[in-house]
Amino acid sequence: MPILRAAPASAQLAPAGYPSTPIWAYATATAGTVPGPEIRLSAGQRVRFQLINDLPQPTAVHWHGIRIENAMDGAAPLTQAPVPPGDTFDYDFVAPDPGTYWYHSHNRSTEQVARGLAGPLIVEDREPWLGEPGAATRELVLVLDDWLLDSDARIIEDRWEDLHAASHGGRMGNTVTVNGAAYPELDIQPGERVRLRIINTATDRIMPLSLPHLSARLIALDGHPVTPREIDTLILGPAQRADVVIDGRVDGEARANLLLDPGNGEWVEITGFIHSGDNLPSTGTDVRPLPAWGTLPAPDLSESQRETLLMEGGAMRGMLETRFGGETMGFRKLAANGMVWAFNGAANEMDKPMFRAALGRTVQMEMSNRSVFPHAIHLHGHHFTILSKSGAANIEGDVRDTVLIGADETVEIAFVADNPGVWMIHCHMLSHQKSGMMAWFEVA
Ligand SMILES: [Cu+2]
Repeated sequence: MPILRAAPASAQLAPAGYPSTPIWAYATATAGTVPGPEIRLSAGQRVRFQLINDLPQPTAVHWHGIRIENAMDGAAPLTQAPVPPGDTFDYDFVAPDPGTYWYHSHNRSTEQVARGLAGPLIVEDREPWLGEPGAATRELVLVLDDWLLDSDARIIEDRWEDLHAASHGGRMGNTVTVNGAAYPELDIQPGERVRLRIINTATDRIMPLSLPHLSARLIALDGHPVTPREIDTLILGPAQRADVVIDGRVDGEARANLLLDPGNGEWVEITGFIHSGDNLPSTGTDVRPLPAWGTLPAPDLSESQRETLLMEGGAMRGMLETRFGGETMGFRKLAANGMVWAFNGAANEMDKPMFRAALGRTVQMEMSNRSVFPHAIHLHGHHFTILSKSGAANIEGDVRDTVLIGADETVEIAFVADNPGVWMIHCHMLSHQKSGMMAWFEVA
């Protein structure tokens, strides 16, 4: 069985001239890297890895976005016990749907993902797309991450329990990397059409992105195809992915950039596309849509089970009385227990499910954010259709596994509960997950 080893390693995350950074990383045949080694397979293919834990802490691997068999979901301790140091766990599953995914630690993840335990998982298109008329001729995987480093480029390690950060936007880094490097430069030919598979693996950072001068068009969200559409700004919450087609510029300029807004409205260059060679003949303006999945059942809204997810807490709104550990508490006692957020009046209530759904039933869920911070809500084992979002047009019908819900916004989703087992529902701002925004539901 192929090996996936989790172990300490080091990486040159900061620009040249700075020291390398001690990290925790995944490795297959070679030394551990960030991001972890790319896992690439075809839809419906079986994936097998023996996780070897050479970390000083227990760990587990979650295969984000894969509609996976429950026992292989890696959501410790709900679906498996965390794997102790020196021990192993055999992952063996089928990835049914094409698209751009990722894998990451799902135990003590605020710390373990922040230390580097994340990598890309690519499930190839069901029918040929690359090279077809109107499609791209090649693809690039861009794994975006956010690191909190000190002046010696070491990960700041004494703030895993930072409740101030957790009650705001989470643990924000100060160094954004793309494929583990500060500002990589990638070659592109003028007029060349390239598919970018962009993955936000940051623990907490929402990434507004822009690709000026490159005629960027969105073709998939969280692995699921969308009708190709032009994008100006692309906002990727933690764990979200987008596939974007770009056309190399043909105006004689040698450079274009992927830009990120770090939160102050000033766009920063995080990847360079360096143009060289002759102009390629135009591919035309139309972009070929990706092949449909053909694997996701359509929700039946006529007989749906209604559920709600109410998000409360955080700085500037605070917590009302909230259940935690079987007890109802005020905000001081909650904070003393590391809790500053709640789902439906409970903080990290893991002793019983948030709801149960019969196998095959459509669940329709209204998710309301009553806090002043955005949240990236992720459902395990399922992808859901966005039915509506307050204050935003133009996303109805998108299929996702993680949805960003802004302050005081409400999003309504629906999905067919067709995957038996116990599945986590949590905020993918991992600082929020740890401090109250975590629950689970059961499909049986
Ligand atoms: Cu959140």
